[in-house]
Amino acid sequence: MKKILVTRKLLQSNEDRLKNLYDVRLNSNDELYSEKKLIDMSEGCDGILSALTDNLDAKTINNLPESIKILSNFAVGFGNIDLDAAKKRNIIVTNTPDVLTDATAEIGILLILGACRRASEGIESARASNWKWSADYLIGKQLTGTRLGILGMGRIGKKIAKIAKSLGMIIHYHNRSQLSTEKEYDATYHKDLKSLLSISDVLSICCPASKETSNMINKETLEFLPRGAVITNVARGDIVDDEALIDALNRRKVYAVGLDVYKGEPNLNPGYLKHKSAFILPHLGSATKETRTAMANLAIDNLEEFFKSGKCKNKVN
Ligand code: 8YV
Repeated sequence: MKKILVTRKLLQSNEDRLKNLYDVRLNSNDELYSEKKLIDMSEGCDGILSALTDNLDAKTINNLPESIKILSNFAVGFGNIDLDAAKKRNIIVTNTPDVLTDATAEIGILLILGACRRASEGIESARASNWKWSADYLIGKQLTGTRLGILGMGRIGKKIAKIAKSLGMIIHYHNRSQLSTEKEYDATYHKDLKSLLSISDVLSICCPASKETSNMINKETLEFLPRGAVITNVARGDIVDDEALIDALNRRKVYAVGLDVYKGEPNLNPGYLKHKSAFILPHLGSATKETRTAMANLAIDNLEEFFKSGKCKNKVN
């Protein structure tokens, strides 16, 4: 029987399945393992079912026991894992695409709505019962007729585009390559980032975190946006230079932000907290029972496929 380290607590049905399949080392207290503890805990294991909160950098990977052959990441993103270091060690890395597209796109839309319609301020006032209706009270930005720029038209970007279109938004996108006409759903392609940003009344960041996208939204690129644009991020905090974005909020260059992801989670840059126009969530993109169950099942399927065939269709390195 293969031995698996599961670094974070999963939903009960997923843990039950793991117990049936493997000699499994679960984390019942859901403790956040340090790099050293993770290495120690993986002693004698064949694989690790890891989470986006595990920092599997080159140093950690190089110190993993020889027996580890797979890192099955419980996430679609894999920025927490050094893919090259894993490859050098002959460790395969897998992720969980598709199953979280709908749930994450729903949060993407919530961020757009929350930021545009001043939900943070509204919630605060309603809770404090200190508001008075008036014709100009908490006036926000209407989505209908507004241009939405999607940065990264992958699975999640496409689903956000589809919902946003049904809300009357006009969809534009930037990707490394243009989609085929039937996959574009009438969205307008922009070959370069500058061109997309220059028409984005609302920007939805949906691209993966990578060396190329790190700090892609920065002091210089923010200036391409129309004045009073809204920026939302359902991808990764690494894509945004926080200081530059907070400065753009201070200058009212950016009207509002809707964020679910941050650099250095869970400690988001305190500059955002000063802004009532920041609609902020604690990385909830895939947080529904259906989706978290499906994600963990896919992470387990990936282990199964790999141990049976030595291959895995969701391999990312
Ligand atoms: C998120 C994720 O919840 O799987 C991942 O990599 O981070 C998703 O589950 C989403 O991208 C953030 O809103």
